[in-house]
Amino acid sequence: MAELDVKRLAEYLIDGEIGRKEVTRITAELPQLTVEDGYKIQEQLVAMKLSEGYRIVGPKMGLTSQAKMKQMNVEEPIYGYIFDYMVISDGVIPMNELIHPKVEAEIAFVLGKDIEGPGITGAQVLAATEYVVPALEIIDSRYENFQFTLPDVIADNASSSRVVFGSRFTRPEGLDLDLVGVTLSINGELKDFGAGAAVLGHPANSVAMLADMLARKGQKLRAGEVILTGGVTGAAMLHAGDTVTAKWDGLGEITLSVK
Ligand code: 0L1
Ligand code: MG
Repeated sequence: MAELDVKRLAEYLIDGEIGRKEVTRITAELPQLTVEDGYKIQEQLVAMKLSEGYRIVGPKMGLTSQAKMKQMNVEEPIYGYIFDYMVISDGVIPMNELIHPKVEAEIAFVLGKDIEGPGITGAQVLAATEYVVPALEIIDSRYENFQFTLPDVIADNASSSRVVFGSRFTRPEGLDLDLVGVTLSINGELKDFGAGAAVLGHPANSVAMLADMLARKGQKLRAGEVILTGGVTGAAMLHAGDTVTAKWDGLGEITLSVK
């Protein structure tokens, strides 16, 4: 393949995000695109957002459920980054800034210490975790009809778009996060439910796996980062006028409205 024009491809995806327009998946033009290429484009996209003055809140893991991994025919999840401008603090999702958003309920970790792979375990993650907090992630693939291959979605920053954190931060000691039950409802109708174990057996395993994936690039997880571990529930489509309510057993609840 000719040299990958990561700058052009990252700009293409950022234009889709800013212009709120679906774009054709990159692999329609470059069918040989690899997972490594996808991460190169993502790195460029992240660098461009940083150069615009946005700040990284933390990384996110995606495709962590058996159902999503099966759907994409992959054995390893993917990661992307949540930026400060993606964090919603007033409980209102601005539909006019998004393309075709979906919401999923997650458990986020706030690190008190750096974690450097490889060989990290869930127990080590819990020991380095200051708090866990419920989170609703809004994913909004820039691709037409949410259709993509694995390298495409990696390039597109794992569909990252918005996030709402709960108001309760809980110390992890004594919690069985694999057993935490979560419900996701829209306009009072239950859309999905699950337990923390849906995330790679335990959400701490997701952080451990992320530390190992970053270690391959000589990177580490840093104290203060807030990490989205992956969907406990499936993702539900959002529409203007919707009210989303999600409840995490023992951790709290979040309500948000779509305007
Ligand atoms: O956060 C996620 O699990 C989403 C990863 C990307 C796949 C998708 O957009 O459904
Ligand atoms: Mg997610």
